Amino acid sequence: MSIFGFGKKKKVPEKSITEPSSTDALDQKLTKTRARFRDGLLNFFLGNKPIDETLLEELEDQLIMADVGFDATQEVISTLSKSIARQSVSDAEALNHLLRELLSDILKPCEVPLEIPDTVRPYVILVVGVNGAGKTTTIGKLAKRLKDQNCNVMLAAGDTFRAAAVEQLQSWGARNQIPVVAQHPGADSAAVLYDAFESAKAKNMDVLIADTAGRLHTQSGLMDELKKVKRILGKIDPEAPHEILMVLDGGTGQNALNQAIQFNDALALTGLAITKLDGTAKGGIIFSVAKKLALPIRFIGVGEKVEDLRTFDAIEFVDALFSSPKN
Ligand SMILES: Nc1nc2c(ncn2[C@@H]2O[C@H](COP(=O)(O)OP(=O)(O)O)[C@@H](O)[C@H]2O)c(=O)[nH]1
Ligand SMILES: [Mg+2]
Repeated sequence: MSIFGFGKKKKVPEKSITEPSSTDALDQKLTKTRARFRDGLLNFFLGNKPIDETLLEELEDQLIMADVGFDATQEVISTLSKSIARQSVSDAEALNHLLRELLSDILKPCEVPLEIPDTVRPYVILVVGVNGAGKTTTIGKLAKRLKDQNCNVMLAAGDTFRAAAVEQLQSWGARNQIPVVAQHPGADSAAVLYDAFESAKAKNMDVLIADTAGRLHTQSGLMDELKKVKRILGKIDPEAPHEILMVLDGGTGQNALNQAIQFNDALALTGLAITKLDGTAKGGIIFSVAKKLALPIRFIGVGEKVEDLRTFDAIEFVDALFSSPKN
């Protein structure tokens, strides 16, 4: 089963496809990042400047300021520089076109949607990330979408550090008739998730999505706890958790990248969801994340509604950054 493979690459029956036709175009969601890209990049293509090294230096500065990051920027600039030297790019339009293509090329390897193989039941998704990144919200949206695709989903309240976190997950579950396994706040997270996995197995659930804490008394304490959770789930099924999905707040720019590196070192992540791209001008961080981590970007979050969790599409994303404002 392909999750959110809907829209372009759907494999699920039409009736279970829930991305509503009223979904806003992505460029309408990425207005701030788009303004950063357009103001910084496109506008100076209009100025009839000569296509030369000086222009490339300006472009380099703009990409850095748009949070694209050093490595991704260098890659883009060096290819542009070679193309200019070969005279295969001689006007602003060609340069603009090549720039978009190079930016898409950086993201393309990360366009790997989450697939749930029919052979694995329950498929366990462990969701990690710092407090406030959007884990619980992303879980809620994902669970609802899966349920709409006739998938039996169970949620597990593994963020036992904060009482409100358990309640937040329970309320998502109650609203959408999705079962939630929870214990009292302060319970051992690994034990809660172990029990939830056994329960999901006994009830023949298709998917178990496990929430986790984003902060403990110390950061090393958090990493140790998450490693323990991973190990303990592996006792029921050595392949579990089948997906370790890190949720990153795209609005935190460089911090999000640093967190992802740290979590990946500790847990060997298998996918990323980058949230809050609607409210930020720092969406360029996605290029940095793609270049540095080369992990599948499963989803992007562009708002608080269920339909605001989107399957990541590299070309759609870059097109949205360069599209003309509609009003
Ligand atoms: N604008 C916007 N807000 C989001 C998005 N994802 C999550 N949020 C909000 O971010 C806040 C923190 O989310 P939460 O799921 O509780 O984070 P957690 O601590 O990682 O579980 C909540 O107010 C969410 O509604 C998104 O894609 N866009
Ligand atoms: Mg939470």
